[in-house]
Amino acid sequence: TKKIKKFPKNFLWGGATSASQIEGAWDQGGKSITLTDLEPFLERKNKTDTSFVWHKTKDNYYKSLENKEGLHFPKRHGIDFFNHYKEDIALFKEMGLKIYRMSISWARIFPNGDEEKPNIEGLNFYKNVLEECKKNGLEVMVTIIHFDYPLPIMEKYPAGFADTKVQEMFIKYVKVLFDNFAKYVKYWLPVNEINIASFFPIIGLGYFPEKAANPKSFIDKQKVEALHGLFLTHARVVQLSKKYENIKVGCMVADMLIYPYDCNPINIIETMKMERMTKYFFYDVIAGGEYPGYYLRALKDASIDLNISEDDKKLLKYNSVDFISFSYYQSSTLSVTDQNEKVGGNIAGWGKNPFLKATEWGWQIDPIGIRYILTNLWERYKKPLFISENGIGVIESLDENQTVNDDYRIDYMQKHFEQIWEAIEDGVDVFGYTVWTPIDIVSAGTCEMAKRYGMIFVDYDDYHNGTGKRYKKKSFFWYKDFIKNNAL
Ligand code: P53
Repeated sequence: TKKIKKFPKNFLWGGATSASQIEGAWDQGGKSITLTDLEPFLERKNKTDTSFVWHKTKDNYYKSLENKEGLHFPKRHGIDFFNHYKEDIALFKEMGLKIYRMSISWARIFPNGDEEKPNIEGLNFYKNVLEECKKNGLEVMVTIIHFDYPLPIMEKYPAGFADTKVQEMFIKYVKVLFDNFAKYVKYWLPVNEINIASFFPIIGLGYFPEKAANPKSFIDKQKVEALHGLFLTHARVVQLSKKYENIKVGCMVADMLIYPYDCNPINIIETMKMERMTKYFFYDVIAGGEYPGYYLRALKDASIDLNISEDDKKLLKYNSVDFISFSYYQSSTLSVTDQNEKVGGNIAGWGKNPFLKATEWGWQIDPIGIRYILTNLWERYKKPLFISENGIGVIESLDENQTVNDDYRIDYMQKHFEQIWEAIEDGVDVFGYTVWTPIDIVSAGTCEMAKRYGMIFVDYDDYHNGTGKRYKKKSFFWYKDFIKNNAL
């Protein structure tokens, strides 16, 4: 007989979403326009081609604002969680989730950033959502900003997080959230995928870069300065949290695992360097509490003089996060000596791995990778770990029984859970997992509704046609059972 794989007693199994991908009601409740409201749905032939993601320029956003082409903007509608939240939270409860990770939209709380008082309508919406979670016995984790930077703030403060005024406005926003919601929310993540945010200054750092983003340019003065401002702000959120009882702050990094393509030592060291620049740098500053030597060297090589004051150093050192969280979808490979074929997969994809299968979008499925990440993070930082995103996006439709037999999703989760269990057995401290996603949502990278991640099917297509009705997929029942047993 198979050995039962038991998980720790209070392990937090749950699900995660983000405001701009679910809420809709983009122009209601006093909310301002965010950058996500200006991302159109673009038809394309090849799902693995995500090159368009790199063409997000200021001009494109302003064209969207005028919308002379009559484009459709999926994140203005999401899955209409704004009006469906009671029904959806009831479904999360029925699924047996112990924790729900959601995000709050800055644009609902301080539409222009610099108001003295928060927008009460916005606060009330989230209060209602959190009350509903409480009634349903769900623990909550809140992401304070998840890709949806408010446009009015960008327009008035064009330097983004390099500007101390923006830093102050963010802290003011966080303080309002802590004052109002600390009693409902124990776990807080200041910034979603802070490393992706730095790839895309528009969504993460709050400024329009001169040129479209370039995945290979990690170091330029404007980015370095805005990022420094964001790191200091992140540390101040941790500092502020200490004034409130019983709340914890974590980081959130997109853990884009890269393996060397082969055993050529050149590829080993280049992979190490790439992983540093794309992810470890962020963990090192926020969880490790200081700028790592390799980054300081890179600044020196680029003749960038970042003035890190003694006060900044202290702030970072004494306000590192309480726990580390990350998203994990796929691994890829890197070679500088051979031309390995590039994988699809948003921006996380580097090279293909001949041993792995990929999703329709070219995201390579690698359950063992999650054990590798958990182990490395634990050994590097010795802080509690939380998997804040992991899941699979698939093209799906309802069958004649009004459900989806998503055995591939069950298989995906089961194999990842097995590897999480292996890490825990090795003594790695992991305390929770929120699947991306409990319910179908609009894709962050491609604005598609067709890229379904949920365990609940939502009847909308890419153009928001449909009834919006919710249907339970097979994985809904599998996850429910699994959580109840807390074992594989
Ligand atoms: P979508 C890039 C690389 C890894 C994860 O992504 C990423 C991104 C940015 O798209 O995003 C996270 O929807 C993000 C979620 C997002 C999810 O991964 O493009 O935190 O908001 O939906 C999946 O397939």
